[in-house]
Amino acid sequence: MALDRPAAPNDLHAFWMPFTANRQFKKSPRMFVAAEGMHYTTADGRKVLDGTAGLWCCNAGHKRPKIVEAIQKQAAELDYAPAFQMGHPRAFELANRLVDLAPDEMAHAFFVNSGSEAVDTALKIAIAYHRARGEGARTRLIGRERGYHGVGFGGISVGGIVNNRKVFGSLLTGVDHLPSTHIPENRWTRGQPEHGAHLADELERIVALHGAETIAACIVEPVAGSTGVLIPPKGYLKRLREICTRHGILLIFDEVITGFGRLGSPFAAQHMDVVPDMITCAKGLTNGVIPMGAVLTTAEIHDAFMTGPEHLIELFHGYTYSGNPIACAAALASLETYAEDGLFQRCADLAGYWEDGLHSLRDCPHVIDIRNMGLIGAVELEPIAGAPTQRAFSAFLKAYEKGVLIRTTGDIIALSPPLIIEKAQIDELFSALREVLQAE
Ligand code: PXG
Repeated sequence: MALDRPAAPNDLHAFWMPFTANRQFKKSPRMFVAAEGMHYTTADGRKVLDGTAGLWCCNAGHKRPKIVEAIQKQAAELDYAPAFQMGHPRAFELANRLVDLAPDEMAHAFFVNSGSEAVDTALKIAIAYHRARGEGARTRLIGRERGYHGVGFGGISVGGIVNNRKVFGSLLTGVDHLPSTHIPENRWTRGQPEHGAHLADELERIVALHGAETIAACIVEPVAGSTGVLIPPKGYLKRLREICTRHGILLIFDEVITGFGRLGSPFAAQHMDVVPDMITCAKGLTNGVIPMGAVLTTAEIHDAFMTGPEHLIELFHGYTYSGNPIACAAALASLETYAEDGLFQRCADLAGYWEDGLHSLRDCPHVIDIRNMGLIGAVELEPIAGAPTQRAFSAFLKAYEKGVLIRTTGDIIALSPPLIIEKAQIDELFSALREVLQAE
């Protein structure tokens, strides 16, 4: 393919790359210069099959014409409008579309620019909501071990990944964690595991310890993605919902990964038939194309703020780019693309084939567990003694050389392809992975 830009920039020094081994990368860079459909194109002109939808975000695949066109048109029409005390039609249209797509109880959308901002926004809304109702002592936040909620101070405080927390000081105070749902009895489970619903009862222990009247919210990922695809045990989320309801604690589902069809329904809340009080989303909202996120809330939460004199600002929170017109246009076009292609249903239809292909890797060397749900999969490898993460990272590099993009976290390979993936491409992905693992 003809590329009208240099194949590789000649100086990689200035860019401090996020969540990357910078020195290693810069010695041996891996650059994408184009993308279309299910494939990236590398700087040296190779096609790479996208097994990860970018970073779990390009659910409709790449370079989708409707989205490209919507962005171009919007940029030419209204590039930016002030986000505070001014509006533009697309933000309202998008909010309506989003609450239509979400569980019935979700009635309002607050726009942000990333998953991290969505999480911090939801946590702030939770605390402010209780205060607005005269329960100002409810400030405590409950997260979960091995949870990932982005990288804001709120998100890392409720998150449960030691490397994301330990060098950043004292974090938020008044945070407690549920135990992870990842237990050894559930190894090799296809879909949701049988054991572990009782782990939700740990919230009762935390309530007994602190008093429900001090707890604002509990935030969990319906399926924990970043920490290696941890699937909720059957009944776990329902039990968490019941306990939260019993104690007046808001339940927040962080659907940054599970939103927009990854499990075969618009949101995991629908797939699991559990209604949270707030949903955070991002990534697939714009098919990954423009940064954007949202917090969806019930009418009850929103309405608690709508008191006092009408000329006063109700919530002292928001971002310069909240509901940015171009992001809204990208999101509207993404939702249309998902609907036109029937991608959520497509995910549901492909999930069984995906599961079979994934679990066929069970006999590969060093594989110690396989997990899946919707179009999400994880292959956990036995760490090399004394060199954790190395085995999976080496698999990542070999897969890339073979023309397949995977993600790794620790010694876990995580897969989350665009929902447009074809069965033949699922076969291609797993057969490349099989070759890689057999060489490990
Ligand atoms: N919540 C969840 C559940 C996430 O998965 C965030 C919040 C933060 O989103 P932003 O947009 O601020 O990055 C995430 C992000 C991976 C990977 O490879 C996962 C994420 C981001 C980058 C890589 O697992 N999740």
